[in-house]
Amino acid sequence: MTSLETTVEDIRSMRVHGAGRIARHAVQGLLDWEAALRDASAFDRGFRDAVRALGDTRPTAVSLHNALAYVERHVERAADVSAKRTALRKAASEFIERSKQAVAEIGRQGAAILPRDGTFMTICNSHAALGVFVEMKRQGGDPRVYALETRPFRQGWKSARHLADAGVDVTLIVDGAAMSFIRDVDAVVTGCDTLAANGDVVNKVGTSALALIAREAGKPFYTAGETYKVDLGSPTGGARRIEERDAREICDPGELPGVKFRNPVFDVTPHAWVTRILTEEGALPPQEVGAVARKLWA
Ligand code: RI2
Repeated sequence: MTSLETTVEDIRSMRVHGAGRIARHAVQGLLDWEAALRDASAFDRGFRDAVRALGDTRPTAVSLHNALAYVERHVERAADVSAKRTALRKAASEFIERSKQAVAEIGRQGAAILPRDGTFMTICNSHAALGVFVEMKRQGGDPRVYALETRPFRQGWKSARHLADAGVDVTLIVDGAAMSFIRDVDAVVTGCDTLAANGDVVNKVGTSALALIAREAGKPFYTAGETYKVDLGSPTGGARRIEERDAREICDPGELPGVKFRNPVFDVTPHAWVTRILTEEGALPPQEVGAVARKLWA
């Protein structure tokens, strides 16, 4: 396997997952592909193929597509192959750095507006969301977090481990228990795979049910997301294609003959159910994320 094929497989198989992480991993894949390129005349075609292969791995997380488009734009502007290679290295390294800084800044933004000794609920495994709790702890707070297990992949286990390792008080609950504990929490904080231009949140399946539960209980609902997760081409969340993955992620279909399965892995939370989007540019009303992203990334 070439290093590019390995990167593609890492993302497709979800060995590497999380919208920000797959964006950085894909861009790192381009850097590794360029570093290994021996025949300069193969750059143009090879670059296009690499971008396509990486982009085809996960359809819903726009961070991945925006990251690749960012590098592509810089490469296309360069005059010859040598300048294109330099542009690729510069744009890719810049993206990775900006992305890491954005995640750190979101942690600070969240810790600044949410109670540092509060109780929270989260779903799946979002570095941007978990960064808020870890930052609260770093600043001397004592946050408590309910982590939803998050079927089918149980990424909540990873979140629980990450928080426990950081010394954060964390309790793992099954997805169906969200309602049972919502009254204990001060706020729900989730990540996102994509933000539509109107601030609708596309995130791990179950997020919209959690938002509805929070709304019913009168609890604020925050989504942490870097501005490169905004899809300016999707006016609403409904315009985004929802990835549907293999039924074997749910169970072994052979054990349940005659049973049909569906495995959509994301859903859409309407922006009206979202209190604020925590971005590296501040805690924004959802309807403002489109304009901010346009200024920074278009
Ligand atoms: P960060 C994940 O998707 C989760 O849905 C998570 O909320 C989102 O990406 C954002 O994660 P998946 O790749 O970028 O596990 O905040 O399907 O780490």
